[in-house]
Amino acid sequence: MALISHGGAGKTSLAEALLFTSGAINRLGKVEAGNTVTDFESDEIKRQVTIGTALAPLEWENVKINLLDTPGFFDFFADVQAALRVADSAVVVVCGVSGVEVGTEKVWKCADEFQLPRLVFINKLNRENANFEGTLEQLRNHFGVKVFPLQYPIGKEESFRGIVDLVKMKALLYEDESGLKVREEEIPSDLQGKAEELREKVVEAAAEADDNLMEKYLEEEELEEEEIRKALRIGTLEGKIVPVLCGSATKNLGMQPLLDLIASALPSPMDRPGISGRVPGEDESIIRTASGDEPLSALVFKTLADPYVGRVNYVRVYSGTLKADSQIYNTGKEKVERLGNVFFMRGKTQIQTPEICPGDIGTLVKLAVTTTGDTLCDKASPIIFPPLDFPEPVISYAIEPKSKGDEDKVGVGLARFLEEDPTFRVERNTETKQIIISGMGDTHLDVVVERLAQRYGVEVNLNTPKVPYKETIRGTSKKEGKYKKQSGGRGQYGHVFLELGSIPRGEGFVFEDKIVGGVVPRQYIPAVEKGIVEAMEEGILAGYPVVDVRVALYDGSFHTVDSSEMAFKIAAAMAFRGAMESADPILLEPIMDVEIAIPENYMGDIMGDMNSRRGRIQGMVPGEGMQTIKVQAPLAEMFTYAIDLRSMTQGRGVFKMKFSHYEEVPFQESDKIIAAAKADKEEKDK
Ligand SMILES: Nc1nc2c(ncn2[C@@H]2O[C@H](COP(=O)(O)OP(=O)(O)OP(=O)(O)O)[C@@H](O)[C@H]2O)c(=O)[nH]1
Ligand SMILES: [Mg+2]
Repeated sequence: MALISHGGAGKTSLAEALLFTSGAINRLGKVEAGNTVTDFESDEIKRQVTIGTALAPLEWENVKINLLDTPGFFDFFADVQAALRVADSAVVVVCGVSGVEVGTEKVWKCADEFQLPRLVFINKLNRENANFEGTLEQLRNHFGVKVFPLQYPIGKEESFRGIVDLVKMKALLYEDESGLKVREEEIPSDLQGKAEELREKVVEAAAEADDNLMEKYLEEEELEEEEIRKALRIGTLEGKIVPVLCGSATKNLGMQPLLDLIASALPSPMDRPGISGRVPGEDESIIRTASGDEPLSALVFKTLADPYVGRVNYVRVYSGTLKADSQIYNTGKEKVERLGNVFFMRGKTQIQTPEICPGDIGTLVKLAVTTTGDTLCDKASPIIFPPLDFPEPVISYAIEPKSKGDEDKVGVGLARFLEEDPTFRVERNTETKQIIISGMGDTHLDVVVERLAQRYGVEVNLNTPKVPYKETIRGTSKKEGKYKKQSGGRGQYGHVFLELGSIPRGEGFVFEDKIVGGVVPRQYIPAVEKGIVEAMEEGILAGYPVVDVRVALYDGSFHTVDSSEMAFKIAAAMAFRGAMESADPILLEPIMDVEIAIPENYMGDIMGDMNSRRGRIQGMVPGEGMQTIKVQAPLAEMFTYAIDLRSMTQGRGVFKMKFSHYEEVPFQESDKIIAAAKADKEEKDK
């Protein structure tokens, strides 16, 4: 069961409280104290936010429940997606003060995509300004009337002390600070009316969920508590009902009824429809169900690349039983992996187990090739599950070590992060010679920087990447290049005439040999071409590579003794630079295809902003409440777009971007770029 919410609604605290109440741990940790089970990474403790999904099993009423404590921060949303992919259900945590937030909508949508039965927990009812009914109303406005309460809080804010159970029609009161002792009482008289009113809705919903109850309900017979519970379970499993419970995670208040409901109303792996996969190499798809009789199949949904422990893979077993010290087949990578020990994980604590049963989740260590998204199975009955679908990174920085010589350490660290984080990318830009790292937001990449320091002992800087500009010409020109040295010993002599012209964008470079009568001897012509190619690596405007030119060698002369390949190369480079200068040189910049998806009401802002980024709108595709705008915009204006779009749309907008083509830089911009390149060069030459 995945705990999902907007950032900070209390998932980690709730996981802690559930573990404590179930007896899985004997001390209630606090996020502020950095001693919770599921926020165990040192940067999670430092930031007091969850960065990666953690696993925490507990047992309640003979049911094993695997809690998946997911991050709420948008940069780490890929972990939420992966957790929901392997979860059978979700508890949506909503802060009773902030109510429904953007992140609530986001996780709800994601849980819809995986068709997960769920319930809502309204948390922080002990806090000032907590508002149960207001939050409930927001939930129903956003997600519909199927969202309705099974509880009502007793006492407000500081004096929040118990819960009315609307199925049992009893009050649950907490006796002490521990939250472990609950006393069942009659509903306080001032809440009696309210409770009856809400109870009516519960009964109605139960009747609607279970056809057998409907008749009884219509005949106005009283429904038994057990009947109601059964009906609520049916409705919840079918997604027709989303029950709402409430409490306070940090006060450990409301955990027993929440655990009861998770254990009784949310699905076990056996209640879920089977998972569909493909037989490798065939079109046929097969369904596996959570049965020990079926062949083994499992999906890796998370990989930790720990510098000390090595690689830890989190797997969800879908069918069959995964046994320690056995062999397992990685279908996608076509490799047999040897399993050593097999574990359950409670946060960072490994609990050794001989096997992982169908439906259960555990970890495998020291596998050779396996990482996130891989299907593991019995080689005799191979199957491959659809890969996990991760978003593409949206923001990039150039990374460089603070001290020269640390490049290798950075490389080693980044390679490890690539193993564990499917939304992280590293790329060497051959043109700007920078190492570019990309991720889901500034915080994501800040975490990378922190982890490099902490795990690999290397400090780095992040800078805005250089734009890979290029240079070309618009006109034509002819120039002579002569390299002559005749002082003592053997001299140097190379002499060429070049003609430059432009060719269509993207065609690169064309060399034409128009020499007649051997004025430049055959054997020197490749050297001439080489001289030009080398000169093209650094254009004359700002030192960027030159592209899309045609160069004709049409005349020249030689010296029988002094001419050499070297001399012709130098002469050709001199002629090329001279010719470029008088052929109307210009700068080119990369233009990106950008697709932005936003709720309609942000259209005006986004279009205006795109204007100021020199973007050109290419088209619009209306969708359900969302508009997709297609734009072409220069890369130079897009480096911080992820952050700006998030703040313009409170995180509701998303975008994708890919390279389209090169285009001329407008002259106001190009003057600035040329001036900056000059200053840069002077600085270097000092
Ligand atoms: N007053 C009060 N504070 C709470 C309660 N539950 C959580 N908090 C506080 O809210 C803050 C966020 O709690 P977390 O448990 O880290 O929330 P989270 O949803 O795991 O946060 P992310 O993982 O960053 O999305 C912490 O300061 C908690 O102490 C509660 O019931 N009452
Ligand atoms: Mg958390």
